[in-house]
Amino acid sequence: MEAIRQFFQLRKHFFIMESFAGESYAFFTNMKITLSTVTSNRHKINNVSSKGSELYIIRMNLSNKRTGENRSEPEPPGSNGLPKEEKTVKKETIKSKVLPEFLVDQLELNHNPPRQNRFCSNYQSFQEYYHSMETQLISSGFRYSTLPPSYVRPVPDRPKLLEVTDYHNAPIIDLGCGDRKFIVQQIAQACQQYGFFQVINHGVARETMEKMLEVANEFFRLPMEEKMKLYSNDPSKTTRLSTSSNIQKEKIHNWRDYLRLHCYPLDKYTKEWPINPPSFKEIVSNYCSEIRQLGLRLQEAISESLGLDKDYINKSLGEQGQHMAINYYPPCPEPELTYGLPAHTDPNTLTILLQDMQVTGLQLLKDGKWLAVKPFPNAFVVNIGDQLQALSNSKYKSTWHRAVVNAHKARISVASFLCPSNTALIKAPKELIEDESQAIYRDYTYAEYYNKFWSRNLDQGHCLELFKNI
Ligand SMILES: O=C(O)CCC(=O)C(=O)O
Repeated sequence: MEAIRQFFQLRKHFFIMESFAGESYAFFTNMKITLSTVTSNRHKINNVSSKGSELYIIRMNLSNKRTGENRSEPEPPGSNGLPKEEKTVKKETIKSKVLPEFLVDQLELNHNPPRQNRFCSNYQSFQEYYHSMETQLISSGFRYSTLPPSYVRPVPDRPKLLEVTDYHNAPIIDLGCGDRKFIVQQIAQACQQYGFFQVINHGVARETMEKMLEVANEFFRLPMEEKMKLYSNDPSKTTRLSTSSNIQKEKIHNWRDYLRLHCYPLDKYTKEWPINPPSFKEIVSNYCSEIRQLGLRLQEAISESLGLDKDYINKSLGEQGQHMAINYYPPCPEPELTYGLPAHTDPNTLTILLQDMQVTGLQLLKDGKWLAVKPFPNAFVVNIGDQLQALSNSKYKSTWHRAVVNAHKARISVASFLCPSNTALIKAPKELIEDESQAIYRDYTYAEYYNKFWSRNLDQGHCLELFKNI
């Protein structure tokens, strides 16, 4: 208790002890705070308002082994029933030097002004408030010591990381080898068997790739306030920063923040893009243009590999759109309990992924087993999306994949999605419908598919199933 007092006095903070949901909390802000009433007995807090920039919550683990306190008992005021020793202290938490006995959660408050002053008029509003904070960005730089409950998957739905093996046979296709026939052959094989392959000598400059990863990192290191200017949960927005995947639909969140950008035509969208870091627009525009060229070339090779004209796919998809998701997965306190992104297939045509070289996170499902796709120097990971599965009449697979998170390191990935134009009619050509039997999927427009995809949870099953001919 004395340690806490000293800490707050040192920082001229006001603090309040509170207890709910079987846990005790002390919370305080580092700025102005007005407190109208504190009932002496139970530390209830009324009319607390704060214009502070940060809210700190200290969660005290009351299941202290030495003292055996009961977590569910609210702490009386000024109690010395605080844990005398906390065995699960994580040394890396930012306040641990000052308060080694407690787990400290820091959540930033200032980025969403409408939420200020809702804070703590009673237990319930505090719980609501705490929950709403949890659905905000997780790229705050703060190291959580435990996984917030809304990210914890039920036991059967966890990643079972020990059962994952490395994807040793990952096809790595050298696009610069000069043997077109061989390239097309390799692509056909990879698309049939895995729906995934990696490419090297792909024509995108190494510097372009490096700068893209650097600026992505810089973006997620910006102050929360700056990032929150772009925050939105509305999937129809063409530039937005968000968290998890589809926060309005999902029940359990994912350990990811992401910046989603529409990228084609560039001059239509770049004006909406982040103005910070100052080099962002230039670097990302350049990256997008090079990736688009690569994507269109790959679609030509995929077209040939299906026995179609080189131009067939690019022509049938109309003026193709291009989107990007810059994914940031902060270090996660309990990676075995959650995902960065749960298993999903991509709703678009083709995805080109730039992976962080330092941290492995991408996994794909092959024959019922999850395989980890290790980053390969200067390579892109390419995967078939749902539209190529439909267009190829299921000859090529839009493979399930997922991203897992790392306990110690943040991971960045940059996914570029080529998408049919909204009005493009997705249908398999007759060359790919054997024996004049029915196509596997009914004809539909991409707009119809995309709306259906975003109206569901990411892990709600393969969206393409809903478009099958019966
Ligand atoms: O981060 C990754 O490796 C996977 C990203 C991904 O699947 C996506 O953005 O759809």
